[in-house]
Amino acid sequence: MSSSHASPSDAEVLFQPIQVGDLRLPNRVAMAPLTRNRASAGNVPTELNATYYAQRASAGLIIAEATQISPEGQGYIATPGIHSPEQIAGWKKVTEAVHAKGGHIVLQLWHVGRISHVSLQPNGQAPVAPSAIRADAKTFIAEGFVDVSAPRALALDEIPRIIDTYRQAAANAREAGFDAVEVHGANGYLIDQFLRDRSNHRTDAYGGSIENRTRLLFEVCEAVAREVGPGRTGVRLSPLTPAGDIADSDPQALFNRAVERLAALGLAYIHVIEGETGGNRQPQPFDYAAMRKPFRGAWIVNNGYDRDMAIDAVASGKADLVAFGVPFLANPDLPRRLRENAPLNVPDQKTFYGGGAEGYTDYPALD
Ligand code: 8OZ
Repeated sequence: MSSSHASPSDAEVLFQPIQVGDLRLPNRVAMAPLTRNRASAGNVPTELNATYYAQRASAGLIIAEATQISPEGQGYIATPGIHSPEQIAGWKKVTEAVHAKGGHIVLQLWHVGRISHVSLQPNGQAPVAPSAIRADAKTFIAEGFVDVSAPRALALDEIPRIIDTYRQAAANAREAGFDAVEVHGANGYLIDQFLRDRSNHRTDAYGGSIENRTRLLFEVCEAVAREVGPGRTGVRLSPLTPAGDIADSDPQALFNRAVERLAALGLAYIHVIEGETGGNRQPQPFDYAAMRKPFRGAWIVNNGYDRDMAIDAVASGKADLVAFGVPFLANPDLPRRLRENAPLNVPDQKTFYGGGAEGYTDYPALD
């Protein structure tokens, strides 16, 4: 990392290649994972999804949308999976299209835990969670926007099955041609539910102390890293997000220890959402540098970054890469636009979730 500070107008700092685990990436502009609800029947990725990702292949790294590791891990309609042969074949079209354009693409491995609805669950069963505490949160199902269902608490002897499901999903992602995987430990989903003391009231080895609440995160990352290699494993965390009705009494201590444990695994990267996902970047004080300290891998930051903030984050050494969500959704050639300081297309909120090509593959590139 450069020790000198580049001028804020110098976007070239974002276009220096970087080694992230086993991957050699051409630039520091990542595409953040974005839920778009455009999978086909069986939650299978399509040719349209391949077009969308291939249009964005100039990203230093594409982190593909959150993808359920099992039927039970689904919480919203039309999100893709990585547990059936059809889904693996669908994702192969995506990775081939991205690779044909010289891009790099990671799959985000997702289990929603309690953020689900019985209509999306196998046999209409209750969603699973660390504890039987319903979230004050909504999801979207066939009938529209609804409250999430009451979950049941996972039994201790079910946890090895959950961990193995992540491992199998990582193996499936490798088979589908992904360059790496990202464990979704953020935004109030299953792993985050285990991390926080408001959603985790367990009294066994996975609840109570910080050591116990970080256990599932650690064991999932360990199993995934053993399957695909630590240099092809990343993880996403969101220490301050309230998403999914999540909260913790001491996020600084919790996430400092979480990263310290993950550091021992030699993971490729940690991807941090700073503040409230998609919102306030500083809802309360938090020392991200302290959280990062024990970690040797790449550090990816996200949440409301613009061009100047991204340049500053990389130039100062605060981050190795910056992940852009909404700006990448609306600008397939975002890296070029940042480099040239070109104007950005305006995102259309109405087409974020669900639908077809409109608001998905029809945002224009420059020229
Ligand atoms: C928006 C809508 C549904 C899910 C996340 C996977 O926040 C999501 C998500 C975002 O991580």
